[in-house]
Amino acid sequence: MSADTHVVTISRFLVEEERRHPEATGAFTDLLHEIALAAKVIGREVNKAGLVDILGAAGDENVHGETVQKLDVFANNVMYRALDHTGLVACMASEENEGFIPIPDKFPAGDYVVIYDPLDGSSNIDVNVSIGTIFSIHHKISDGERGTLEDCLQPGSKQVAAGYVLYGSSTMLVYTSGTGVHGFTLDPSIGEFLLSHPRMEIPVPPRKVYSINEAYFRRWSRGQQELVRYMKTEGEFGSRYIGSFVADIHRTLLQGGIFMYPSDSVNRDGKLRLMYEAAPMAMVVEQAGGRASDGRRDILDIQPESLHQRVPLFMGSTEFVDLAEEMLAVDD
Ligand code: P6P
Repeated sequence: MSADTHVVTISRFLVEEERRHPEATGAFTDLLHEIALAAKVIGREVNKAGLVDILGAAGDENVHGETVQKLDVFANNVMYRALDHTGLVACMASEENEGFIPIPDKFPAGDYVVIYDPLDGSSNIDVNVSIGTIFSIHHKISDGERGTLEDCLQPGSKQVAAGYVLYGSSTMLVYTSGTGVHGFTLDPSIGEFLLSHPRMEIPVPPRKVYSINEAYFRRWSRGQQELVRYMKTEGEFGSRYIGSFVADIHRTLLQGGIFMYPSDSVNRDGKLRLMYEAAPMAMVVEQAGGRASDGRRDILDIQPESLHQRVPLFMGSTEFVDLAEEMLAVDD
């Protein structure tokens, strides 16, 4: 049997997953298909970013006389246009949009709410560091036919699904719908996402790696300083920090360790956003056997108050997140 017959496309995987849920209407399958299509379109532009001198920088006109968009603006438009007309979505929210995003009246609305960071880490594009798209999917809970802000402000524990796309040496789409974490790698020669990482689980025992920007050491609480000092000495941890959230979390999923973006004396709530960074990644990490905390409580238990609220973040191997919470308790 040729190797190709073992190929499982994301389409086949989604259909097989749908068959396991008799109540499924196929809407979730269609939604993930649209997100996968958006990922391919965004990935194509991200991979061209290195040619900006040829294709023109943001604000310039390209050879077709079109104004070159900043990649995060481009990615935001691609995500929106992939979903707005489908009849699958009640409303959306994006890191790039101040308010929630209603579905235009000319299109039917559906049951799902999609909240996304269209291109996280876009400041890394110029130095060719991997960046990503993060998405969070909820069911609409409001009574009206079309979505409202209330539908967006749900705790992470209510997510139907969550995932990310990593634009790196290859383009990967990783998602969970509550029954494990599944990774797909884009084969550009056929334009298909192929199942490459079935049932991703954080390794046990995990690699002893901590991931944090130590330039902020002076701003940290005493507990945070003590925690990192321990990891660097008796704890015998290694250190890895890419400075691109999706890439740092992807490595943590594959190898184990802990990613930390704590609060500090300048950023009282840390830097990362709850709705479209911490909460979706927390669902993925927990489904892979890890933990995600704000230093005191599970990320998934936090009731959001606003779309763009920030949250301190400790995410990765359970034993290391537990250790962080223990050592941060001195700050209480
Ligand atoms: P710092 C990238 O700019 C980003 O939003 C995340 O992707 C990343 O984890 C974080 O900021 C890095 O922040 O302060 O270490 O540069």
